[in-house]
Amino acid sequence: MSRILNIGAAQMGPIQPDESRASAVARLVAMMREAKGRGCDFVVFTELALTTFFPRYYEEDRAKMDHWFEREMPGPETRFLFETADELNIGFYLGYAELTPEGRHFNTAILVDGNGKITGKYRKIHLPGHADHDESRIVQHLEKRYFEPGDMGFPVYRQNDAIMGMLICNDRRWPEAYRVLTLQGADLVVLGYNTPDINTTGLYEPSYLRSYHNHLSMTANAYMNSCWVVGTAKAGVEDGCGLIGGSCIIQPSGEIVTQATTVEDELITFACDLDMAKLGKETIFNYAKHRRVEHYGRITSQTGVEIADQAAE
Ligand code: ING
Repeated sequence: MSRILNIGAAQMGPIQPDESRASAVARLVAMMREAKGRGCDFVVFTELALTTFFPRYYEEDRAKMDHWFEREMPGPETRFLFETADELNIGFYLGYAELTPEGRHFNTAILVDGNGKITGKYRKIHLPGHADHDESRIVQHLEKRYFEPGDMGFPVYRQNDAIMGMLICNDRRWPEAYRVLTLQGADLVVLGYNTPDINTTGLYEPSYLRSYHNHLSMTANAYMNSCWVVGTAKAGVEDGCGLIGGSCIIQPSGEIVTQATTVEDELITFACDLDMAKLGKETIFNYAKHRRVEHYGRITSQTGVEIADQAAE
């Protein structure tokens, strides 16, 4: 019998800097209710789904940015979302900025089950951008200033009949991330993203490439790892800064089965047959039969240039 998981990707439109968490949570709850009404068992929200993308702002005193972070999850302003999940018996992925009791800062995502209980956590490993103010940039991208790299590796969780892994935004551009998850059996990878619609370094990049690379990163890795991929955007113009949309649900063949067409709050849904992952996992991407790590040669953390130079010696 096929394992059908009815999934919703709940794309968010912009969250302006002065929008309250209560307002953002109300928008998430509305899409959760819409997802339930459309038969969903699980809904994927986005990265930093409770606030504006605050790493675009430079603050000398990092402590002054702590108000963008959640000290507890659920907390007073987010409990409503968890209570609604319990009421509707629907699970979800939620991205947010985490401030731990020890004072550590992470770009975090959690899995929550249909009883409103947290069943899994992931902390973003690939932090793009920079740590200090970069005056050459059109817009700052200070994730390296405000977050530590994740310290949990890439865990997988059995939930809603799936083996589910989480990524966050820039992680989706790194093939290793999907491979580590699918080496653990993942047949579903869920992620949120906040992606500027221009190259904020000021280097020229045709803007259409932003959307092309977004889908390329996820579709190629869905195929090469034979897994479903759900990518959910925070989209639209936040404080004058554009973010791409393009939220989508991708089947293990690498084909997009549904995608968002706006840059607003928009729910897309699909009845995902998780067993579609079996074809690739049992044939072309059967790691046990065909993957030959022992023949890959020296794998080090060095960059290719260092290795090539050494080879030339
Ligand atoms: N945002 C962007 C992302 O990886 C980025 C940053 C965009 C890096 C385009 C490289 C190219 O989608 C986050 N939040 O990671």
